[in-house]
Amino acid sequence: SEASKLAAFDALIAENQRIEPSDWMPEAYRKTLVRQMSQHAHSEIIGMQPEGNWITRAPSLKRKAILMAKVQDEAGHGLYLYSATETLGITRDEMLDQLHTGKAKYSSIFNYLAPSWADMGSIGWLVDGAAIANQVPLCRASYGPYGRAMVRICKEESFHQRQGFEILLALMNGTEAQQRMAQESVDRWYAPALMMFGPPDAESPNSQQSMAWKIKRFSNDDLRQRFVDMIVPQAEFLGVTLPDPDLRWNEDRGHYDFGELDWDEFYAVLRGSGQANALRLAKRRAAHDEGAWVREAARAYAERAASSERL
Ligand code: FAQ
Repeated sequence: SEASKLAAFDALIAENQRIEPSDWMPEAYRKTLVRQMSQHAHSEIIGMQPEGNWITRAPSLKRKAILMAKVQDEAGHGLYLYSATETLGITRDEMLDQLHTGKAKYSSIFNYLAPSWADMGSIGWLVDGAAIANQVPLCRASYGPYGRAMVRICKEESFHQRQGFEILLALMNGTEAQQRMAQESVDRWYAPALMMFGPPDAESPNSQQSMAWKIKRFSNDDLRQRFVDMIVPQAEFLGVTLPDPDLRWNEDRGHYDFGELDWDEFYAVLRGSGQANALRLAKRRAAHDEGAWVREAARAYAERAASSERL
């Protein structure tokens, strides 16, 4: 019966066991996972654009090779996550359709422009840094295919973060103009990176249920705090200033205090009025249309292979 299936599911969650694709699961659990995992996949694919734009302008052969490898990793993460999401009974076409029609979200962070080379440093250091802080706990997500996907993805993200940090370090050891370029970029990416963790806990409609299901292991605000505590000493090492006058160590809490973020800006970006929303979606749709012949060829090949097998 439905009640005994639910009891078995609840017991698996309570015992920190994994839910697998063939297991019974509540419809709301499935829907939440499809939402979060597909949006995560979309973020990886849309997230290729700001850095992809810089591949032809990387300042050296070495920087270009590293940047290409990173953008390829992001494509891999996206495909890996789409496959994991398909185990929940939604097709790749349906997910892409949701992205292209604006029905599905992707991370707010990719609606900001990346006009300088130093932004490749800030994206690696701050954006991948925030991604790691958010994703390491997701390695223990209750849904098996998601948690397992996260293990490999986190390993690659930590390489991504180090390469971004190293770009900024090289600039901070460079000329005054290069130091200014690095600082100016950190000034733009700091607050949007903190917003990647989602709205404050009190305004996060999904958190409570997702934590009860052990999809999310920590709240948005807890992970944001963890991230701030992590980057302050890194910023000191780099010699960059984090653009927040309220940022200071709080002895009693054992954490850094930081200023209120501009949540109006966050919601405006979610509604589509960020610097690059229109640009990102237009490029994604064009890439999809230009790839139609590849999908057709793959389908024709699969049909031919299937019919020759029958012969
Ligand atoms: N952007 O109730 P909550 C990367 C939405 S890392 C846009 O708190 P939830 C690597 C949220 O979807 C980035 N929308 O929601 C990379 C919900 O709307 P919905 C991707 C956001 O799910 C680096 C509403 O607000 N990482 O790509 C954002 O419990 C460099 C209410 O929010 C992931 O996706 C936001 N920042 O918690 C690639 C991690 N925050 O869906 C290239 C997995 C919230 O009901 C270059 N996801 N919203 O319409 C998660 O951990 C969670 O989904 C959260 C949000 C924490 C993002």
